[in-house]
Amino acid sequence: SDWRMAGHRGALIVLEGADRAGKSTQARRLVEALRNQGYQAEGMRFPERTTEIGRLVGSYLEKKSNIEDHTVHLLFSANRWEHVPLIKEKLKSGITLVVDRYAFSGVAFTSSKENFSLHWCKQPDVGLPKPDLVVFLNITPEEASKRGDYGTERYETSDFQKKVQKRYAELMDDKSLNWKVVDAAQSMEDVHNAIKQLSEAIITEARHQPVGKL
Ligand code: DGP
Ligand code: NA
Ligand code: NA
Repeated sequence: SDWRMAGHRGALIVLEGADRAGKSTQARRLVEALRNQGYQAEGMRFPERTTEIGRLVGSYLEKKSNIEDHTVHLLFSANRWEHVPLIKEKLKSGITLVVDRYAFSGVAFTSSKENFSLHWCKQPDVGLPKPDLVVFLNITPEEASKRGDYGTERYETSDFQKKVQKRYAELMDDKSLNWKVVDAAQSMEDVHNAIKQLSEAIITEARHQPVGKL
């Protein structure tokens, strides 16, 4: 085991943000950079489309199927819950997890639909392992649109993404979570360096604390 982490747990780091903020690229780069620094680190993403539940969610996002809105919300959450044993095992063994989207995407996206309260949307994810750090990659809808057109999946319209952005802002009022906002309009390198610095600090801090619960 690694000298930096021997006997200590890994940190749970989540990247959130609207589509086109650069989460997936930054998540990949962060894992790479942490490994180069001698940390044990692995990536994870939600939805994880390869499980049975994940395939249902994937087919819904690709508009190959329609699923009732409450039902699909619970499936997205179930897709996170089915990974909890793995998440706990990895953290315990000293691996830092860099997660591309988590419960906050669930709440921000579903609550952007008509007639869904933030409160209702949060409930299925209550009890999930709590991230030690949630990095919010902040990009204005204007900046996001400069990065080219949205894709063709469900939710990929600028109207919907604007609502999602507002919901994230409400979620960031929750001071029981360690939200850090990073300006995603900076160069890819500057964004990376900011996230890396926040992550290294939290790995050191989290290793002495038990994993919390949402
Ligand atoms: P991607 O991160 O590119 O694999 O896209 C996943 C899409 O699904 C993206 O538009 C965000 C959305 N999403 C992620 N998690 C949830 C969730 O828990 N609930 C809902 N309704 N949408 C989600
Ligand atoms: Na997407
Ligand atoms: Na992504």
